[in-house]
Amino acid sequence: QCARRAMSRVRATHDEEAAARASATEVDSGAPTIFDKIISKEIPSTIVYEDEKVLAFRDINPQAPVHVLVIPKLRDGLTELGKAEPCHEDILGHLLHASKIVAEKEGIVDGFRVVINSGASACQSVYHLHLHVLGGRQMKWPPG
Ligand code: TR5
Repeated sequence: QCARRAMSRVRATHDEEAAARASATEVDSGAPTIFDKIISKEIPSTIVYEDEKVLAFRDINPQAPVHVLVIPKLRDGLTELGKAEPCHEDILGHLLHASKIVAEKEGIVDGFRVVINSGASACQSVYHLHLHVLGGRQMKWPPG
């Protein structure tokens, strides 16, 4: 029982943290984001992969030994995955395939995770669609 109470306390703390993180995140205003400056190279980043449609660069606050963000160079209304339309199918497929290329380049193709946070309740903080490619350690499930 004690353990159960302790667990529910832990859960409550996690829930409170998640709620705080969600309420502290940006909202989707459609305004330019920091990623525009990374694409234009006005702000430096560590680029891992690039082609005509996507850019992949290291996350500034890595959550795993490998943590790379894969983004479309043209946002085209894709501030978040929840805004995707049929016209975005090509770029969405391209982003997923680019994530696999990144995993290969980073030596984690045997086991990696791709995460997309969409919207405030998923703690999205930058409103330019991006795929997190994470690996290099044992990932846990379920995610928080
Ligand atoms: O929370 P979501 O899913 O929106 O992910 C946004 C990600 O962008 C976070 O993991 C941040 O750590 C990452 N981020 C934020 C900035 C940034 C970055 N990654 C690389 N370089 C960055 N610069 C220069 N500036 C940021 N504000």
